[in-house]
Amino acid sequence: MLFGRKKKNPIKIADKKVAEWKYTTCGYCSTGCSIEVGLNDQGTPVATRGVGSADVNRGKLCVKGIFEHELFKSKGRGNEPLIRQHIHNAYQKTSWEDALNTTANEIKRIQGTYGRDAFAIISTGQLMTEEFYTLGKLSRGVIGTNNYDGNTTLCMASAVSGYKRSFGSDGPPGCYDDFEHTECLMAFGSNLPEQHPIIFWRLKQALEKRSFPVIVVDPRVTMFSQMADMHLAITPGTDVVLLNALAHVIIDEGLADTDYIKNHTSGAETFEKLVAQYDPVTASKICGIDEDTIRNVARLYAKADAAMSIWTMGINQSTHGSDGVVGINNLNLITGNIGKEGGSSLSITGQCNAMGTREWSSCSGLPGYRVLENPEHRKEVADFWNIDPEFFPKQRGLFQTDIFPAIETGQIKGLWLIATNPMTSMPNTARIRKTLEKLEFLVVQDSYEDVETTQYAHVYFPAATWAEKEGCFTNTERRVNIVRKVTEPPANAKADLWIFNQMAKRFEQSAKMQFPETSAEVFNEMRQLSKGRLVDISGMDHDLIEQQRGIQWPYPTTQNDANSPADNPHHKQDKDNSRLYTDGRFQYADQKAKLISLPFIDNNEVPDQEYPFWLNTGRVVEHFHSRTKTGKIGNCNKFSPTPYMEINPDAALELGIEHMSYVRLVSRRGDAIVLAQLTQRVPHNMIFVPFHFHDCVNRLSLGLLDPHSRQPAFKQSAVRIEHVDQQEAAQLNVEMRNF
Ligand SMILES: Nc1nc2c(c(=O)[nH]1)N[C@H]1C(S)=C(S)[C@@H](COP(=O)(O)OP(=O)(O)OC[C@H]3O[C@@H](n4cnc5c(=O)[nH]c(N)nc54)[C@H](O)[C@@H]3O)O[C@H]1N2
Ligand SMILES: Nc1nc2c(c(=O)[nH]1)N[C@H]1C(S)=C(S)[C@@H](COP(=O)(O)OP(=O)(O)OC[C@H]3O[C@@H](n4cnc5c(=O)[nH]c(N)nc54)[C@H](O)[C@@H]3O)O[C@H]1N2
Ligand code: SF4
Ligand SMILES: [Mo]
Repeated sequence: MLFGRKKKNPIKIADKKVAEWKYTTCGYCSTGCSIEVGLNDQGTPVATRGVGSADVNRGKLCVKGIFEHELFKSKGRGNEPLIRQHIHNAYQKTSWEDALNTTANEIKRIQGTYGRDAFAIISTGQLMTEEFYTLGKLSRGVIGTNNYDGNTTLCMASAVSGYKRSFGSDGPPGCYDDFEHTECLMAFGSNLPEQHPIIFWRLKQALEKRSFPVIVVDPRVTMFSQMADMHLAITPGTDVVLLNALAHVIIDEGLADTDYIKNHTSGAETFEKLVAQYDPVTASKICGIDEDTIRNVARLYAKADAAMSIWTMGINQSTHGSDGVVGINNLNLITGNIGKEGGSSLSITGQCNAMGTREWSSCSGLPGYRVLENPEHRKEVADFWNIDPEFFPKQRGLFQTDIFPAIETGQIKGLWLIATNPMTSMPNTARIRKTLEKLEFLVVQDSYEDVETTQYAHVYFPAATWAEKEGCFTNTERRVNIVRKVTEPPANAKADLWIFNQMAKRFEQSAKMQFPETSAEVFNEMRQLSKGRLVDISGMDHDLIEQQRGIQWPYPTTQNDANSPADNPHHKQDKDNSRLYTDGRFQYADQKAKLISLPFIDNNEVPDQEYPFWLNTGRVVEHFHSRTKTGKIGNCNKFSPTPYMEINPDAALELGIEHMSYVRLVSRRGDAIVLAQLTQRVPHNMIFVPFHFHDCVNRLSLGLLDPHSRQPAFKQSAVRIEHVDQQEAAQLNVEMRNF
């Protein structure tokens, strides 16, 4: 063996001739890895590396982060503003002046003709927090539409809603360090190794030091479930039933933390009555997990000194998404596992700044987790912005998923889409196409000109992306980290902050208001507005954030002894702010968390004779969402270049489907062509399709909405499989590829 090794050539890593490394934060997922981008002596970004001193990733990066510098020169970027009279005409290049004036005039015309709320704004989880805050000020304080929301309704809305219902406020209470202390970890509908590879690496590190049971609840045999101690292959959409049954066993067997329930929760009596109905035998028939396993897991979880749950889209994207989150919170409340080391309900967030938008964008309310329904909150923010509180609506408007139907019915006539691509990411895209075509005016603001939604717009704003501008992201564990500007945006593309500020100038209402130009100045505004709130960031500033490689909130001013936090290089946190609710006091008036009863009503589209397969959808490690970025990066795209489905080999045999042959998937909404990949990862009655490809799985999906969060059930609908002509399908597939 040794002999053989000696003969091998050592691996050589090409010298990229980096002259300077610049600090920034990854712009893909919500893990929040600190990155350095290497520039050569011409100032061209040529390399990326992880930052060793950053607590989150400790020098590591995943496949997306490692090649992130290639984004700057990727094809399809928008260089100039574009304009056209009608969506069937060709676009013409135009000046920013013209593009902004036309848009402002159209907003005014639509609002003047049909009312203020007839113009809607849909934002994202992928801008900087300072940009979100400014967009919120523009939408709520200047333009004044109540139909302003974000793509986070497709993503985190159920987590937000569930936290609010259980604890009285949004805000994930745990952190990655909890892996180091937990004695039992349950993961619901999360494929951590592929979707949050570095959080997964943190978990693996903890497991190498100390063993504790890992239980993965997922209908698929994911990479995560393959390394777990137990895999619970749940029937899609029934996690609430499993959670009620776990609570049933814990209470029935006297394993609950009765002191915690008494001192820190309300609603126990009704809750106990409800879960009494979910004995493991009855539950197992609905959720597909056998009764012994339910009992075993309940005992493991309740007897552990510290137990934690994490979850992602398998819970959130369901008609019971919000209930699923509340069910997880219930489980942790009855076992006393909130706000303690290794004991937590930790929602793993999605986009790089899904948290920042929740905290500061005003999408569902007002900045700093304030709500429109509270007159004091309206007054505080109105005074701060120097506007009349009466300008604000007294109730939040439509959710993102309700804005499209409101276009269909003519209630909304104009739309501004910012960093989101609904033509690929929304369920039932045929319906979305029709709604977009119905708009009197659509403006798309995206870093990529070739994003599908631009085909339906009248005006296109080319935006800078990621480290072409400066500002903060908040990650899954409430850690605020900074993206420093590494390079200039292409041609005439502009930072989103600049675009919002320019738009504000075009409305009279903004004359008495402040719209600071730099993101550091905007951050200072947010600091002031955050004082005394749960999301207190008043002790941070951009420089301190970089010095510390990210800081978790809450982080009040009292934690600083210097005027400008970064002035003090020896600055240390004097209070551990890694976890929320450590004192068991919650954000409800009585300071108690709520135990909420969750009766289960099965309302999904389920497989039947005509459409015999569950359609499950999600992601792969190499791609990010609608592939505007990763589709053009060779080292990401080449590993997953084609739309495909996972199908169980037995099911494939019965239907005569060969491995790597093309098939047509058909649902009640539409059809799509995919390659068949035969794998035991999915059960006999399920197929799984990644949602990254345009004109693919979201032509099929139904997306029934959760009643609380309005988040679509992307992961549950029904399809059948048909044979197709292989050559025709192959041709179609080649046309769809980027590489
Ligand atoms: N590589 C990569 N990483 C990403 C992203 C990306 O696009 N690419 N996107 C980021 C974003 S925005 C998000 S939101 C996260 C998403 O991260 P994840 O939620 O981890 O990813 P998904 O693949 O969407 O879904 C996770 C799992 O939910 C399971 N599931 C389906 N139905 C059910 C059910 O009824 N119950 C349970 N318990 N599980 C179910 C699916 O089988 C799937 O394995 O990833 C983030 N990270
Ligand atoms: N079937 C199915 N569908 C799903 C899901 C699923 O699991 N299954 N998951 C859902 C989830 S969790 C999510 S989060 C959504 C994501 O859905 P989208 O938000 O629609 O997807 P992205 O491709 O991330 O779109 C972001 C856009 O912003 C642009 N962009 C990037 N950076 C910037 C910037 O700095 N400024 C501007 N102006 N633009 C920028 C990108 O080019 C891209 O076009 O998809 C949802 N859709
Ligand atoms: S784990 Fe997420 S944040 Fe870290 S490098 Fe990968 S995509 Fe970026
Ligand atoms: Mo997401």
